Amino acid sequence: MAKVALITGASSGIGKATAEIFAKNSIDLIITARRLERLIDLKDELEGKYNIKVLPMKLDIRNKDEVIESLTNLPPVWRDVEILVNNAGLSKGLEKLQDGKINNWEVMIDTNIKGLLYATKAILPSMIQRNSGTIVNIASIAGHETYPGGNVYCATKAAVLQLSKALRMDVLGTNVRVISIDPGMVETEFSIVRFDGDKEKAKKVYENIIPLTAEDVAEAVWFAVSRPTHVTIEDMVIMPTQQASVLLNVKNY
Ligand code: NDP
Ligand code: 8X3
Repeated sequence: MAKVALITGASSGIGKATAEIFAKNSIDLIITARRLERLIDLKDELEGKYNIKVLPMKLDIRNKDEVIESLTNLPPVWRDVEILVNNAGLSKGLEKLQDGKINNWEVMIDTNIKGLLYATKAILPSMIQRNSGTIVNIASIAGHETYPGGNVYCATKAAVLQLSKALRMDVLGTNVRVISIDPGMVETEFSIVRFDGDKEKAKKVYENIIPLTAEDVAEAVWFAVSRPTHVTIEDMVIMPTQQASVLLNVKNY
């Protein structure tokens, strides 16, 4: 039987690219996000190209009851999730803390930290019971370093790094692996979301620099996941060659 992976935030960017590379490697997929129509298109595309099954699921990762209910009651053939990719995440705004919008802070905390916790809480017990499984948390270089206006977003990603470390301790003695993948600048819809749909402003972030692509990150995810089960890539920082820290890149050097 094929392995099952569950990817949160698979309607775009890194999550979508990870779905594609997993599909190429014969992994059946549960793909979740709020934009169901995009997930259905992705299901059709991947099932057309690869000999796998895809279950699209509309899920707002911030909704505790919905996440726990739907992910603890998966249809029987989908229940043994072997790989969980906690990818759904976003930044909203780039204001100094004193000028920040409280609602934006809440959206980031609810999505990037609490959503990741809800999905993990729903899936992890069955991994422990089967003594097998891999959790991949998509953190960020912004969890290691910070930048002006990055305040709450960076704090959420630092929390993801700490949760990955803590979870590794909590599952010690089982064969469950916890992996953190921490990218620098990746050109996805990330900046469009950060700037509330302003595509021109978002495009400028990646002008005159060669950023990572979602596929670059997906390949890193696949490399880490496909190591033998006694090997855990704990934390992989993956940066564009033209970016040397969260604050320093070829544009501002
Ligand atoms: P995208 O905006 O392209 O993708 C984000 C994904 O998250 C979408 O599929 C979106 O789906 C999903 N998502 C957002 N909010 C929710 C929600 N409430 N419920 C369910 N799904 C949600 O950005 P990226 O691919 O770049 O981002 C993926 C992850 O990578 C994030 O955690 C981000 O923080 C991280 N990251 C990104 C970097 C970058 O430079 N792009 C660098 C480092 C880390 P939908 O809107 O359909 O719900
Ligand atoms: C996204 C990378 O530098 O925009 O996590 O915060 S950055």
